[in-house]
Amino acid sequence: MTQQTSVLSKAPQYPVKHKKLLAWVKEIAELCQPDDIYWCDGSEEEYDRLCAEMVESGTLIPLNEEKRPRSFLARSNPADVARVEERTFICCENKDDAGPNNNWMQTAKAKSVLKDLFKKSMKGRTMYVVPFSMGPLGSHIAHIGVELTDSPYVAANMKIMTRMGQKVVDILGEDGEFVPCLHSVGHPLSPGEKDDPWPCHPFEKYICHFPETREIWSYGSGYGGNALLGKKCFALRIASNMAKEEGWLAEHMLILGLESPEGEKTYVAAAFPSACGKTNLAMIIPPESMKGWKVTTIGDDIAWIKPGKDGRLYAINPEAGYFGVAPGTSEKTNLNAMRTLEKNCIFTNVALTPDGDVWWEGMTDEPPAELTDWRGRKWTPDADRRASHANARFTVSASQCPSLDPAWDDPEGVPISAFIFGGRRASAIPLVFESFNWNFGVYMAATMGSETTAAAAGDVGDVRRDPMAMKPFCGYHMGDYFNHWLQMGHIVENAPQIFCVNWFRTDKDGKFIWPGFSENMRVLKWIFDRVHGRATAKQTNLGWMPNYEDIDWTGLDGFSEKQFNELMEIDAEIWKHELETHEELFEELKKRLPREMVLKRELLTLSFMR
Ligand code: O2Y
Ligand code: MN
Repeated sequence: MTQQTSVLSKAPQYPVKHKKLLAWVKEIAELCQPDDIYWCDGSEEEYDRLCAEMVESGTLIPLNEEKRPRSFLARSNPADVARVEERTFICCENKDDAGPNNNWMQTAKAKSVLKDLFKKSMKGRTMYVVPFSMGPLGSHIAHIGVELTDSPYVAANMKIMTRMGQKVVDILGEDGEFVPCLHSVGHPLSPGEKDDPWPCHPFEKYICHFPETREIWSYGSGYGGNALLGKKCFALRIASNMAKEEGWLAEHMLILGLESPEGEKTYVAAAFPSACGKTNLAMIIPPESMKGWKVTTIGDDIAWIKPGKDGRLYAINPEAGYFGVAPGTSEKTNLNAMRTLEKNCIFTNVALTPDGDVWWEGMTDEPPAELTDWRGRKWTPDADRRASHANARFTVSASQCPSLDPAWDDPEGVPISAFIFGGRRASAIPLVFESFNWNFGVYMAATMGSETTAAAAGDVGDVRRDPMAMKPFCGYHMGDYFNHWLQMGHIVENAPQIFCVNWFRTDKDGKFIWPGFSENMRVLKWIFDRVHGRATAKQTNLGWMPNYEDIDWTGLDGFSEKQFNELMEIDAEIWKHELETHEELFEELKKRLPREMVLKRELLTLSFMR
């Protein structure tokens, strides 16, 4: 019997009754030819074993057991440090279905390219079978995936980021549905070849999604969203397609709970573009002066939202952990995150302190006198380079978050009362406003964006439109996505109210006007009060906006009414220009743009002409 035959006939370590799953694992093993196949059971012992093996192989560095118990540092290949949007594809029959917002490959062409690449790609490695549930086990809002990967780093991260292991196979039973997710770092080993601590392909990378058959094939990268396939690939790109077909929403949104001093609880979901402080908002601690207010965390990045029987929308966080950006996280910006990170973490591309702990830019006001940087080189504060990579990450279980909501694992999800959309805009968009109605809200969310260049005082810079913060993640034509959003508001009887926020407005000197961070709670409180029909507001061209006295200012010294008015100003000239620039987005999407979008633009334009 050859070695390959013996691997193929190897039975899973636990009972698997699902014939289709067993056949698929065999088919992929035949293609990729791993030296071994290992079915992850998801136990803590297994996690410890995988980590110990990675310490042995040099992939992980154990951190100081006293300072950061059961935690590790991984240093990636410098060419493999982030999501690769230009190598991310939607593969389907018709290019228009993928839309101008995605790179497209025809299905058969993609499969042929990928099959060539995956052939023997796992030689010298173990293929890990990683069954995972996106969402609480057994929830009707959750869905299951199985990732086959030749990376133990991915298997260990998936243990933290999802509900993973044998219990998921049990739920699958004999014929449950799962999304097959195939991943290889693209670095097969010849007999005796020494492995790299961070194996990946030096230049060939493909992150391919097949929405028509609900499959994911990812090749060449071991990093984050390229490799932890439950996250952006499944929970957003494939799930957005499933959601369109089945009448629900898969969104790039945090979910948080707001609790008033009287104990009333309201859940909101909020979309912000990548790297706009979503984790900070999801774990916000209200200012001390807002006595009795509490914020609880359901999720920091992704929300799956389905209609409930009572006519409301219910949301779950499909993830079970946080894969957050480390730089900028500190006790000042996000105390809850810092507490979450005290133990049981995998850090990737942060700096190492001489006593075996981690550090990143922004963690402390002053950097330590001496560090080892993310590439393993000696670093001192006078070095002309960063100590941690700008996209350095932590992976940590949600269960460690002090602000975790008691309902975070509830299979029924939580009822959503408001959607919040926020871009990074130096002007034009006020601090907060509530849309007049669902369709206007969808228009505002569809045209949200962030400035790519510094805007001159009172001017609008170049704006990169990022509809619903989903530009990199919507797995189909963005015009169809707008249409889906328009319809969703009318499928349910009690659609959430829609709000827009902008923490990033600047003054004439280019300085942020709004203090942000915990002070954002004042805006959340106004939203809470609006949802409960209590807060007053004034009508403007964009929607309902708070008057100065509608916001709770207690304890925020040094922020004047004049500054508030500056934050809330709606300049007609800026808006006429803003609305003209929406046309560029609409032109790009025109083949499938809902007519409602054009009408709303015309209405808004008219309102600024008066
Ligand atoms: O760089 C990556 O591979 C990850 S990107 C990411 C990770 C966690 C949450 N959000 C994002 C994002 O880009 O939105
Ligand atoms: Mn994100």
